[in-house]
Amino acid sequence: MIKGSDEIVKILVTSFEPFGKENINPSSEILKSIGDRLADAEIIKIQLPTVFHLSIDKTTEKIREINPDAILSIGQAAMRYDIGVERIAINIDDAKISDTAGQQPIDIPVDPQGPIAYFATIPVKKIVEEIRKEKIPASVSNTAGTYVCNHLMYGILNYIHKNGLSTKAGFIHVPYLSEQVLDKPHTPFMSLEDMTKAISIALRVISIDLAKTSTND
Ligand code: PCA
Repeated sequence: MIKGSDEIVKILVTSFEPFGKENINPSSEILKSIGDRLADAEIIKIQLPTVFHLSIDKTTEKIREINPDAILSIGQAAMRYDIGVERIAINIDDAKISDTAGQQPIDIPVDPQGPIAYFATIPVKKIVEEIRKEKIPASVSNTAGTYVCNHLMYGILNYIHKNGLSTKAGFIHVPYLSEQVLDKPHTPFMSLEDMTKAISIALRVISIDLAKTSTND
């Protein structure tokens, strides 16, 4: 979809429900703190089940409904110290714990007919740079793991590719919130305020990038 420079861009932002032993997921807490409008972007938010395949199905259903210009997915990454902007999604599910529906795929491709991997199509390095300018630790991550987050990132990019869409997509992993590490010594965490700021910056970079893409066409 090509937007005129005066048009509002639509960004779909997805978060995950809590999984494993956690009863909150920072990604969903961040979404509660982000408004429905950010600069010249309309933000549409959905919370996804931490479930293989169903998370992709819920997202593609939403893509068909609202036809977003970009999709930013967010998930929790235990033991990460910073905001991790994912560069790549790989075609494998290899779960160390079961998802919230009790599935635990091991060494199974996300899509047996799909390519080995997809690169994120959002400006990964620019997002990291802008977040760091605000003194919030962030880096490019070269693995989104092999659990539901990588699965979703791969599934979204695969859907976009297979359907010939111009929608941009990417994934950001965030650390635990402080309240999640009260009984986990030596575990990294970040404040909700910093995480929310980081995601808002990412959304602003994505919307500026979308505006540039449309004026270049
Ligand atoms: N993090 C998990 C799945 C859901 C979430 O928030 C992951 O990193 O795969």
